[in-house]
Amino acid sequence: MSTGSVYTTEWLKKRVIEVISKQFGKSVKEASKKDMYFALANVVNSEIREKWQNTNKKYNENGHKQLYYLSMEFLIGRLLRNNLLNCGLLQVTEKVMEELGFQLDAILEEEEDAGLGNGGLGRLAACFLDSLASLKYPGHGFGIRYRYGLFEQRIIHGNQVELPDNWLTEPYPWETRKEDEAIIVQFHGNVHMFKRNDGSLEFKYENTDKVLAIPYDVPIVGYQNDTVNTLRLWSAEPIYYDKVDSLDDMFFRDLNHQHSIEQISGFLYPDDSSLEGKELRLKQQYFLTSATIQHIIKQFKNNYRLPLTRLHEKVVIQINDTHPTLAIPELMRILMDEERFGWDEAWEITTNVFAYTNHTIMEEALETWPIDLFKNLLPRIYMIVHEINERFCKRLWFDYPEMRERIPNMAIIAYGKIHMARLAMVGSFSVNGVAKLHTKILKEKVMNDFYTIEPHKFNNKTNGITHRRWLLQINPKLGNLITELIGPQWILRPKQMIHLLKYSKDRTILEKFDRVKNKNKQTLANYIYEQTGIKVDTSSIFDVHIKRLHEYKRQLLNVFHIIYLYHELKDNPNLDITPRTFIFGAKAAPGYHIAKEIIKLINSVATKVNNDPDVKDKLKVIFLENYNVSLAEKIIPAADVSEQISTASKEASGTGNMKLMMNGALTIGTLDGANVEICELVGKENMFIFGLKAEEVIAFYEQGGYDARDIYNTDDRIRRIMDLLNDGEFGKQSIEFKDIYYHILYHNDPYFVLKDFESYLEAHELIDQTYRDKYTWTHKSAVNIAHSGKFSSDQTIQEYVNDIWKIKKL
Ligand code: NBG
Repeated sequence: MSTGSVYTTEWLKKRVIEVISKQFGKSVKEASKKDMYFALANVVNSEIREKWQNTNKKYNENGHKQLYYLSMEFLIGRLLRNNLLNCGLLQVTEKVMEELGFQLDAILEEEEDAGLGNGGLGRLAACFLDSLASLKYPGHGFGIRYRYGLFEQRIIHGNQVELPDNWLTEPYPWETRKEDEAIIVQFHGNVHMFKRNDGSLEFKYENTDKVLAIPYDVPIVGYQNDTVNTLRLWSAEPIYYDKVDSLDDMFFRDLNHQHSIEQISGFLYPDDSSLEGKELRLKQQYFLTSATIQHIIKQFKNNYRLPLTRLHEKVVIQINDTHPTLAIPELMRILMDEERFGWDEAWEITTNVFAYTNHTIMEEALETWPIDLFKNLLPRIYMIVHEINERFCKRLWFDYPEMRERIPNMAIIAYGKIHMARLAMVGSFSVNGVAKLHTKILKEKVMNDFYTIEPHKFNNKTNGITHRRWLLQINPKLGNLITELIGPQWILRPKQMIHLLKYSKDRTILEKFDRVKNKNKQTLANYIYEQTGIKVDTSSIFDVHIKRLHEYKRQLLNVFHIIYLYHELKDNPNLDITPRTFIFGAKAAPGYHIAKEIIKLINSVATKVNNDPDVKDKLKVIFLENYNVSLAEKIIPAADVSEQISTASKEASGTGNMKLMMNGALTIGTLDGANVEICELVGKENMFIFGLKAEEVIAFYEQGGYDARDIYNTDDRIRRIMDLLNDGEFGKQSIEFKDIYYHILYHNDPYFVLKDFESYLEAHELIDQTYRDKYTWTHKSAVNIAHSGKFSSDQTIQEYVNDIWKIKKL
């Protein structure tokens, strides 16, 4: 039996054998890795279940305030190792698996990687849930249970090909379907207005299309603390009425109907940093927000027995980017139409519970919806948004006469469109950016008008990552070394990692850090060999660029540098450079042409370089397909260099930068997003900073950009690279990369690739030199690790709690 969190090998072995026999009718000898995965999940689940029930019971009874984190994306990845660790079962499981003749790592690979998100925004939400549970805060995630997650990427002849991510072919052992807690969400229909006896108006929403939102709950297990929170994912299903029509064609009509409803939770939109203005996307957003807000009101009524005017004392709702902004008018609708509040009172309640996080300044990602589409799908919600807008514009006109000219730029409905970020700002009591520089840009530029009238709403919350997953789980060798040096307290108080500084000049200790890195590099090298058949040299610099493929993230700048190095080596085969292995992982949105062309270019350059015997020992380029959470977990512990080279001002924060530094990689980066804060902590001497600063980039934009052709005409190195794109060197035909070529030269290089090239080369030259001195390099690496505790999401969550959420620990 288990006693508290102390499990014995005998107990676990017995349980596993029992489950394998009961569930699969097999002996352990006959069991496959998959069987073992399901058996372990089963054991973990039964350990979690009671704690989960207890946690919920306490939340329902103790009367404390709850946080609801609404997000269209939760990129949770695999859960078995996470749950084993957080339950205190990991070590014992490793032993038992060995005794039973299994390798735990191989079993973990059997789990589907739940890819219900695109990139940083979705993974941030997952890290936040982990920290909330580990800090014992009553905070829950609400999202959509997409039938198909982010597409699976295959690289065929260098091109990205997208396959559906059919992650639910087998039962997902972590979810529990809660049919009895289903909620009805309504679309379309019409609104009738009546006068009540007291003269007030009543709105009846009728003839609607009704959809059932069925919750699937996933436990979020706190780190060895008995707290289990919930991630509730809604699935869309048709409502079946008892009455069955016997007409034949009804059957097909029903099938159609069922299909169109199931589409609502059918797939995740695969776009990152850009908006997909489709009706289905709006449907998904309303589906999530309506189901969640209805659920919140129900819970509030059941648990607190307080009037709804006191909702803000018990409920705070964080909206993750603008995607769940419809929660604001939805709460207004319920308060007015169902709870019979007047406008002013409903507005007062609503604006006290919502807080909004902005994640980008990219124009194309700031959501807007055409009025007609919106009005047709959500007629009642449209009326409410319209009224919010009328009142807001009136307020601007009368209370801020100096802002009158700005009204068209601030109105929620303007020029035929509904502006979601504006609605979010007006309806929330808090607006935050995700890194200091990003928040500054919001205040001074992108959202300056709003900041001028309501400065008190604006605040910064620099992103963070859970060090439990991103260090302890994925890099146990480093985790053990840290514990050996400073004791295990850092696991609960990550800022204590700063005590590592005292070893950062100790040669014997640095050698230990170096050994850990080398072992991790060997593991990755083996994986690369298995996947690609390419042998990479573990003494070369592992230079890693992993994130979504986007022009502003400038994978292109990286490839230009590789092409440059390649030609330097061809021109002078004896050139003394430190050998490099460039490693890429990136998915492009399926409709993003230039991004896909950049993937093709990376792969074409890789083919050329990897097959050229002249550069054999000095240069390798690896593109690992299907970048996702699980692949990131394999690459990050082995990285020497972390490429964080976005055009300054464009990357709101970045979180990969934090994961890589935490695992000892040195950053080559622009002063963008959270790089700025990493630099403040570790010092310029422990990073490789280059390129234009955010103010300089913004100043260029304000004057219409710069002339890329000037650089092309004057810099031979750049001209040579650019011309190669056009002459077929990296492809069969000269047309292959022409779009990149034209984009840069004829659209004025909007992301400043050419402009930053020289300074990027210099930074890489410095990397090459620094790496030659192992002591200096490992010292810098250790300094980075020591400071990384600051970027634990535990810290970020504590700041949200103190400044915005005001919730109490269990
Ligand atoms: C992304 C930013 C990243 C940031 C994450 C998490 C969107 C819209 N934004 O820089 O590009 O780290 O959000 O905040 O996905």
